[in-house]
Amino acid sequence: MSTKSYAERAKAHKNSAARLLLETIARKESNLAVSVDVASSVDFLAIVDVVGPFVCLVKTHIDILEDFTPQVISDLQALSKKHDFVIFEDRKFADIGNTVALQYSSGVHKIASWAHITNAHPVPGPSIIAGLSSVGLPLGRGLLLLAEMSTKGSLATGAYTDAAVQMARANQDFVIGFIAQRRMEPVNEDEDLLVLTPGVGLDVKGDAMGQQYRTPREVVLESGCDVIIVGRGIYGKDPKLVEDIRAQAKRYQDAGWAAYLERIQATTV
Ligand code: 5BU
Repeated sequence: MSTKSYAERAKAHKNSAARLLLETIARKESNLAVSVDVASSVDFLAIVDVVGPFVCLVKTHIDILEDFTPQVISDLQALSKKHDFVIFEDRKFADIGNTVALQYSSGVHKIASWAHITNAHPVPGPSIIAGLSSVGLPLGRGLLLLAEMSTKGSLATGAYTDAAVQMARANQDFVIGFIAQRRMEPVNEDEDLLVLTPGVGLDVKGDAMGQQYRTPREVVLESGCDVIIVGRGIYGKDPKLVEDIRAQAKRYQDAGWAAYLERIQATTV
């Protein structure tokens, strides 16, 4: 369990994307990330603008947008400046080093040019980190490895998760942490691998397609995770209900921060 505050951790972190995220969390008193999974660019940007003040990070699946143009990226970057949040493209790279370097730098989306953080499956082995870091490290980006998943029956458990942790430990210039469901205990004082956790909801326990939800308290206080990632819990009723989205974003921000404060107090007394 991390006994240090986000602000202390920000000062010590060597990766600039991790520092930016930790500083943003501390400055805004928000460990909430919103995952904006909608198909229309207008809806996407409208939701980002509404939740922006409450979040440390916006998570995208840019390939979901059916009317994508590079203007969406310019607009997203303007909102990131306006509301002070970090951008994480949940791309889940999973191929050989040469291919992922091209997918990360090129194509329609040019992810490395705008996403502070992205993620990858460890399944190809350490060469996936080499490929992605050849593009991302010179740009000051950070990578998360998918050590665990929130879905029922996930195969990312046991020895696979342990191997993901070893891969991260061996590449801490570029790998800043994990997508996982619990803290991976550090082996030494200098190590700070963040844990960002999807599968968070206050009102329901899952969906019809294997998603499983835990509360911010379970995730942050009991499992020691750093960032809660919430999608449909915030905009799922109707992407156009602006007042409800704002209220839900505030509700999750408060729940995530209260759980963090409780964790810090529990570990310092
Ligand atoms: P939801 O609407 O809160 O269920 O959305 C969760 C988001 O997090 C969605 O974008 C998923 O692609 C993403 N996710 C996840 O739910 N579980 C995982 O283990 C990983 C990503 Br990795």
